[in-house]
Amino acid sequence: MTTFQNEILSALKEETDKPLAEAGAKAVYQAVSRAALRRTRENWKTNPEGKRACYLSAEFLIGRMVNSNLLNLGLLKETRELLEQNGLSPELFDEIDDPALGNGGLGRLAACFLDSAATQNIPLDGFGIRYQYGLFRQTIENGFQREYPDDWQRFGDPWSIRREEEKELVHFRGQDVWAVPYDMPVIGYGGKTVNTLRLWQAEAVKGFDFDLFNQQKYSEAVRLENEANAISTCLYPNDDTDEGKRLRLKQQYFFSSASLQCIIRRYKERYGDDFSHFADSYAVQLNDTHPTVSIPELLRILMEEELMSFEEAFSIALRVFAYTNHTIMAEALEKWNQELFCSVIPHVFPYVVMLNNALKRELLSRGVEKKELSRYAILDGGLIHMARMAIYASHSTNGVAEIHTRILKEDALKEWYELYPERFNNKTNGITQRRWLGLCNPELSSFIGDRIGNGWLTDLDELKKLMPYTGDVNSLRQFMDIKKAKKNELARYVYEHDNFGLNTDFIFDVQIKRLHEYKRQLLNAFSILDIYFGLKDGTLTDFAPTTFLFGAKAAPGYYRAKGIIKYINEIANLVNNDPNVNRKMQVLFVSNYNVSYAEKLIPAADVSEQISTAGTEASGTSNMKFMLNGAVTLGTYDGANIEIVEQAGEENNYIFGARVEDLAQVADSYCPKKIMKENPRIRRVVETLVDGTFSDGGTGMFKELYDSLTEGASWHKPDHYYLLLDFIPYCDARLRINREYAQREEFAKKCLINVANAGKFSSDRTIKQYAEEIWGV
Ligand code: 26Q
Repeated sequence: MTTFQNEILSALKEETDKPLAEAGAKAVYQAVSRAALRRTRENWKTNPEGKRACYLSAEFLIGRMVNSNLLNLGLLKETRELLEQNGLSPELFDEIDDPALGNGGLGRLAACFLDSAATQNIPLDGFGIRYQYGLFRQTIENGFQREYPDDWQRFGDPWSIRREEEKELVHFRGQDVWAVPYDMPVIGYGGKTVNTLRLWQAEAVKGFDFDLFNQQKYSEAVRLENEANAISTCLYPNDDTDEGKRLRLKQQYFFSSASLQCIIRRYKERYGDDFSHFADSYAVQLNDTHPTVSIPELLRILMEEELMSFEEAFSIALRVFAYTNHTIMAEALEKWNQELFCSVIPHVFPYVVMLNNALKRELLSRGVEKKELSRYAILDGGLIHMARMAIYASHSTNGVAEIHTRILKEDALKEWYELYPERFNNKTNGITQRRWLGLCNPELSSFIGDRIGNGWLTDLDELKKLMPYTGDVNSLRQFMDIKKAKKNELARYVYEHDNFGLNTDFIFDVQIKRLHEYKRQLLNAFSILDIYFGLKDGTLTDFAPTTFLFGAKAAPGYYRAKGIIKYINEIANLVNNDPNVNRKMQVLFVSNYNVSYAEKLIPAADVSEQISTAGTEASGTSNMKFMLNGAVTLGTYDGANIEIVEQAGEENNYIFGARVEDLAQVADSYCPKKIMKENPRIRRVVETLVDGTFSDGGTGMFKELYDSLTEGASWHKPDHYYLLLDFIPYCDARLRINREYAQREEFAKKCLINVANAGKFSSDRTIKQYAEEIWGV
């Protein structure tokens, strides 16, 4: 028995009288987590010396932490052994809900950054919101998505420590609210550095009113309390359109203000009222515009409480803040209605006005014409433009992949780039290899370790040393065996979760990401149908059997996205129940896709679907996870796909379709109806939306999808995302993969070359660039 195993057993005694073997997942989870948490005590400091960077983000999609924390503490092996000795499966914790405190890429990126910073001893802390309910749980009922609340704390939250004594007061019109911090340790690999993720929970200052209660005014008695709690109740499940909701603004101000107050309090513990070192003590990274209200809030605090002039306060803000942009799509750029803003946080508004005026003076002094001013204005037409504020009052604006940054400079934010070229920079996204290879694919990790050692865990460029093995038949066979084992493991998981039997002899072709028109799951669906018809007609022969897997959540109010889910499920029904083709293909839309599901799907994939319309996916990060686990990319020239094939070679991936420049060329004359008319294959699949092949349960969803492709709407031209333009090149690329897969060793070689060249996509590299080039830490 090791010391730590003993510590687990004594922690278990605090949970239950039962022995380990009978304690159940929840108690064991609590005991293991609490025992491990104690091991962080020595290295976990609240206010350490030196400059610190703060990552402000409305989302941290951390996923289940127990295994990754154990891995980083070097305690995973002995914990697993203890479980095993007691007849417990290492998959015991699969029952524990993921904290899904984020929507998708942006939130998961924040989590990977924290892991990478702690591993490299970079002083980075996260600040966000402790949502009581994370992203909704999804079920598929009769082919339709249904949403249920995600009560992730029902198994407890053993990784958080409530710090009552460090709560901050946040002021809203008509009400003050406590922000109570819950701190989670962010444990670097090796356990030496422990940073902090501080999530704020909203609580009432003046809670329950006993006088009102005694007067039998019950709902009045709890109203204030409820209003305060509401702020951190729920993560907004939207990851695109800016809805401009009052509660969302409250959330943003709530965590921004609390985080700044905390930072300033800690600064003053060191320097008192002398703010001359502030910008050398803190860097604040704004994860998209969601925390951008921090800028006027910092000005307010510095001017009202520290009695600075606007110029002094502004120059501090400029040095402290930096902004990351994650999207170029206009509808996602946050703009707050001025009246709404004033009704929620009127005391902040004057500082927005000051920023707007200072910007105007600056523009005029730089010779910008009067009539051009409104293109830049922070306050314009009754709206507050948050991205403009972020660019103006910070020293750095970065995109998240090379193409994305180029589009920001040349197009989306062109006028700002012309004004402040030195502020613009690129930081290509990355992922943590500890979770996305070490933890989720121990089999491939050992394969790598046997050949090149384990240095890749903290230096992913080490994977280059695998190149000699890509020509070694023995290694390729072993790689194929591992892929097969991961398919079997996924199949067991899928059977448990979705009651569906995967055929693990098939090619696994996987598209997992939020459901969006621009990500083009519908293009994938059309192409699957085209293959189905080809097999039925006999025009498609020699098709290597393939399983097409989807995982995606649609924002509950995104009608079209929900229509696409139903359509994919209709296709799945048709295909899976057709005895003439179901020995050749399977289609499955898995339910409740989340971080834990991703950890099972990605290692089992042969083909990574990354098929967004060129110029729309800022970076993508699942593309990197697939690459690292040895799948080939079937993708467009978009986001980080471009850099992936730059690293691993186009010949080892499958790139197709129109590029940004091509789309700019055809945009004006593009006519999807004409394409349908001229191409019977395309016509046939698109017409299934309306010809009675499938039923949308009488909702009209499929007709609406059809119209979006053929007629368009007031806000978009028909087929705005060019599905029909890319359809044939996509099908061709897909069938090329299918043919080439027959040469199993040649195909495995491509996969392994991808693994060997994934080094660039470690978030260790990304976060080091932020630290050196933006934060100076
Ligand atoms: C905004 C206003 C109101 C409510 C919600 C939102 C909101 C919430 C989340 C807007 C956007 C998001 C998330 C965006 C996101 O995940 N973007 C992705 O970021 C990844 C990391 O940089 C990129 O890899 C993806 O390409 C990008 O789509």
